[in-house]
Amino acid sequence: MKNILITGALGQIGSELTIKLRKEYGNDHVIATDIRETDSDVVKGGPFEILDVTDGQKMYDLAKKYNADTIIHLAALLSATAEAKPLLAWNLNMGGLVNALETSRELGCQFFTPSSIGAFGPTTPKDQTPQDTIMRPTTMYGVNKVSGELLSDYYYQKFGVDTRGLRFPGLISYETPPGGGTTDYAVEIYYEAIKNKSYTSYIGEGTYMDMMYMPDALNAIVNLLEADPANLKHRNSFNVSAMSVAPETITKEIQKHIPEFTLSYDVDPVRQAIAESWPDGIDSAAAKAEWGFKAEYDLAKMTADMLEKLK
Ligand code: VAH
Repeated sequence: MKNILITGALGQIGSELTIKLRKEYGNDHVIATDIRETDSDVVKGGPFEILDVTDGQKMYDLAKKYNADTIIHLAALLSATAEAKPLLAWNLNMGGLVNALETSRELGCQFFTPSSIGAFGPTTPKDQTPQDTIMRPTTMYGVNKVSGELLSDYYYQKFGVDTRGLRFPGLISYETPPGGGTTDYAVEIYYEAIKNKSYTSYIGEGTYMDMMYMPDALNAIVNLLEADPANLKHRNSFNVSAMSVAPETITKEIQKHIPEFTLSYDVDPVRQAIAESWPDGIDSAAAKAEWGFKAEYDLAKMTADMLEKLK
């Protein structure tokens, strides 16, 4: 990777991935783009361009202008927003993806986009969800993600584009809060623990979902993109997870640091239904075997770091 163009660079993943890649590859080699501009380090620390990913010509022009050899396509609507605005989600998530794949094909770029545990559905085995299994998601976000996996594999098989992807679990971070996701509760709970020593969860007790701390997610992206293609039996997309948690298990870990922290519930039926259609815990064996995936943070280590950083 020498010249990397990132879409959605101001989002939860993009805002940290841009900084990390600029440190590793040089500020001028990482072109951050997003639909809006802010005064953040992402905008001030290196090349930044306004880009609406549904504008394929502009995406092509920017990739050409900066001589991009890698496209990391992150711009998308997350699960809860997609469920509220399904047609907008289809047009943005799939239109943006096709533009990024076409630009990669025309300019010979390596390509990465995240999939999600949201690509699985209620008929998928819930525990130790295999890499290759039934995928009948019942959300628009899941339809977008499973379609995106198939399309990315098609661009690899048909056009030889070096496409790679990860099925991310809920991502937990303290730099840029996620927006419009179902797993956002697992980020909010840490902010509220510091601010109010209490949190009301919109996800119900006993609802397990896969999660991962952002440093592990960023390392997984770089390690997958730098992996020897000869070892890849899969491409779009690899199961990766660090832990399977529920609101009460995060609470118990927080209480080791803030004993007076309390959790209550006010379940949001829409996001609860989305969460219940997803696996409880996925199997990351293929990622470990094919490119050495390894998560450094478990619930205890992540909780200690989140609370320390948010203080
Ligand atoms: C969401 N954070 O909640 C995203 C993610 C697995 C969840 O895809 O929609």
